[in-house]
Amino acid sequence: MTILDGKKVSNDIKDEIAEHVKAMVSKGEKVPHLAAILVGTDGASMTYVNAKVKACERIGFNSTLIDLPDYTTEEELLQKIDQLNTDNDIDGFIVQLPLPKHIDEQKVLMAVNPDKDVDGFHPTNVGKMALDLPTFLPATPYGIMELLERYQIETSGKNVVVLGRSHIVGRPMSILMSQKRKAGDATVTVVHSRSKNLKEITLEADIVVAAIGISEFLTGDMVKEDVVIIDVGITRVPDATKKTGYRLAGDVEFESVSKKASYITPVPGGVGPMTIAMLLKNTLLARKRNLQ
Ligand code: L34
Repeated sequence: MTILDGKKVSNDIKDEIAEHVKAMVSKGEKVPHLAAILVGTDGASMTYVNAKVKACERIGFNSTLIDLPDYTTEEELLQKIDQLNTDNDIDGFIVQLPLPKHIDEQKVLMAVNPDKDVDGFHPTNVGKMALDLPTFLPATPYGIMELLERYQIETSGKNVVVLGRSHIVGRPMSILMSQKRKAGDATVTVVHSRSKNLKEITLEADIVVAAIGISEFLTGDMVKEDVVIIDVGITRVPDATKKTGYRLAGDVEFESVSKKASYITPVPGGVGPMTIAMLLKNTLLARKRNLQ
């Protein structure tokens, strides 16, 4: 069993991007500038956004964190987005999800200029992705494909089962892995909360991408020997023995599944850090597009 070390691979990618930035600086070019909007004080969201800002600092990007209170109105958020859309110094920006319930997420994502949409969530970019046209790929699926590629895991002709159909992970993952591309060419099945005979389906999988949002959902009896496991889930489970008061759990029961797996991502240290690395990669791409 090999651990797919997302922490290490993400650091390699960050080093590669840092080299690009150095070259840009030496040519007198403007370095990429990422902005992130965070609405509210959700602990996990704050952790992720802060990690994104820190990663920017480490590789030499400029970054701006826009922290808005949870009572921010939809209109105020849309105004902020408009400012970023027209600010020539900002190459790309994200609106961290989830948003407070009183804000219409789809409306917000549609307000982002697709050329600055480094999350790849705007319908224009989702459409381009589905049609295999050049665009910003959503960071988590992009990170998973990069991880599979760097570990040279064969996906062509394999049975991939994606657990979950979310707009940000399950759905794009299933589209990308079925396409003719590196870490693609797979036979993809999407299963979700209404699927029947789930275990029968997962037992056929060569690769499982677990993104269903239920901690330790996938257990050892649901997978075959030598399966490749990508665990996207990250839930804070109360744990009094920890300083923080919680532990992080994936969608996979690591203990039982790792005994059967040929490769498996850990939580933490798997998919999460890859998400951040690919966001940076998209931001670099956004900057380069601006260069013309
Ligand atoms: N707009 N919203 C937008 N874009 C995204 O790409 C995200 N996502 C998801 C949630 N909302 C979003 C993220 O950034 C999930 N996500 C994310 C990013 C980073 C990490 C996890 C999820 C991460 O770095 N995880 C660490 C542990 C961090 C901790 O201590 O809690 C890990 O090793 O998995």
